[in-house]
Amino acid sequence: MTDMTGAEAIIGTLADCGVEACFANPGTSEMHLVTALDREPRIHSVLCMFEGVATGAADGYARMKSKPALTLLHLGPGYLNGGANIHNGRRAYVPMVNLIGDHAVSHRQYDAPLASDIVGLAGPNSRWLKSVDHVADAGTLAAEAYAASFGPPPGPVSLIMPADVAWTSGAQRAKPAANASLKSASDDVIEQAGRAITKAKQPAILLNGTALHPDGAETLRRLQAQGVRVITDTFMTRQGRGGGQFQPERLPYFAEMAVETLKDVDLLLLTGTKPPVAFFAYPNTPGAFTPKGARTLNLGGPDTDSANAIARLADWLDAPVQPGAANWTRPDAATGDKFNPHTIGMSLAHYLPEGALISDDGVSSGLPVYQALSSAARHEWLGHTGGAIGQGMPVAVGAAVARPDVKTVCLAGDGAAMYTIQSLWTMARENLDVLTIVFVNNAYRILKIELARTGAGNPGPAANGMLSLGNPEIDWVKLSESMGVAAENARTCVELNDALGRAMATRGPRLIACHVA
Ligand SMILES: Cc1ncc(C[n+]2csc(CCOP(=O)(O)OP(=O)(O)O)c2C)c(N)n1
Repeated sequence: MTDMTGAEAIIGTLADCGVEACFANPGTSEMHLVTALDREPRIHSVLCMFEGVATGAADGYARMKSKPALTLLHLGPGYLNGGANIHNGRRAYVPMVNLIGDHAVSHRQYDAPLASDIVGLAGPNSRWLKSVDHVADAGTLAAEAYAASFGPPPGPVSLIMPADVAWTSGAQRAKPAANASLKSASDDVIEQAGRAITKAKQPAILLNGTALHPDGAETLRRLQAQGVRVITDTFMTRQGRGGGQFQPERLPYFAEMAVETLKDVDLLLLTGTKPPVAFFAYPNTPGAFTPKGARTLNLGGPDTDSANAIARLADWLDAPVQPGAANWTRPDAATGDKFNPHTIGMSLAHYLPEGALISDDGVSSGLPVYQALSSAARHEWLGHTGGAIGQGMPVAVGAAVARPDVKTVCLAGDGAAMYTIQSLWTMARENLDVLTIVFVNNAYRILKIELARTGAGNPGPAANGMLSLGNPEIDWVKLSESMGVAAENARTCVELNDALGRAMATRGPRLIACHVA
């Protein structure tokens, strides 16, 4: 029998597989995992003061590294706290290994207070789930979990670790398994798509996934030059933008606008995504956006390497390489009297450093900033993939851990920021180079818009009370500073420009509360 405990075999095997970051919120049942992490210098452990921060950080990390981080979660309740951002990660199609500590196998019979049906809770949101009930399996299951997170499509996996298996000796590490790659579109489907494009009057391609990664934009420009409209999903996992790169259209969020955008399309190609549908159902608006009568052709969904599909399609069409826009110049910052998400985006476009990462949880303020940033220096946009707000700040934490060499900017609605505000504490503790911009409108503004659109009638005091945040007003500067993150308010373009100048000139976490209401 070996001296190695189950916990050591799990952690050592995961490090052998390539895990370098662990976003953790541990409890008593994870103590042996915590000390095993102490002895594994290849894994950087990052404490998050809420599991939703840990899981969102693992999502942001994986977006930048294309490999999973580990999360350490405390039984079923810890998993549930992390659940919304596991959902968002699943919708981003990123790999994530969730290590869930459980009661000792011998303790399960007692139905102790923290006991719950972890398999039942985690199963539906996991691409793979197993419990290490025998110490001899610890290494093997860790290697299996890591490999399973790559899918395809990649996604969150759950490895349940009972406390007694973690502390028992007799385990051994397992060799890393081969990680699956994304699928390649078949030659046949590329040829079908090419032929269909040559016959179509208004062909369009809707995409997400690797085709939007940095350096993919020029291939998209080749397709556009062949008369193919290039349109991204409304919410993208990771999009390289700015610096004069080709800028595809973005499918609008609101259903009637999305229908209008696609109405004349007679051939809709898809790659790295699914057929377009509305976020929600509304009375009198269609739920699916593919125009009636349009031919559709799927070059492969989120399990497929869309960059590869696009490049092969451009080659099949013999689409010439297009000259890129070489003469990019930095746009001016906004200076006028208007202070709103659009002018904030203009100022950010001026101050944004080359290579920055933008994590978007700006809700109704996100789109105007996205539009304004198309004229900014080269950057990457990390979109809100699963619709569960509270994603942006944790994703910024993970992205900044993965890419300490560049500035990360988080855009957060004031409502969204309050879901995972503890992210600030981790940003301060790890001295992450993250600038958080909070859009303080003291409201769930988007829901005020949606209330009218869903035909829910005129809001009375109770309804208004559920959509307004101003009473009591949050002091964002105090809140941020209490967690160690320097902060300031901005109420005008000039104030914001000064604040952005300071934030971009210094490395480390900062927050600017933009009062847009
Ligand atoms: C986990 C989760 N809970 C609730 C919602 C519903 N929801 C969508 S937007 C929103 C309010 C967003 O407010 P804020 O961040 O202030 O942005 P604004 O609407 O003001 O632009 C809420 C509560 C959600 N999308 N996800």
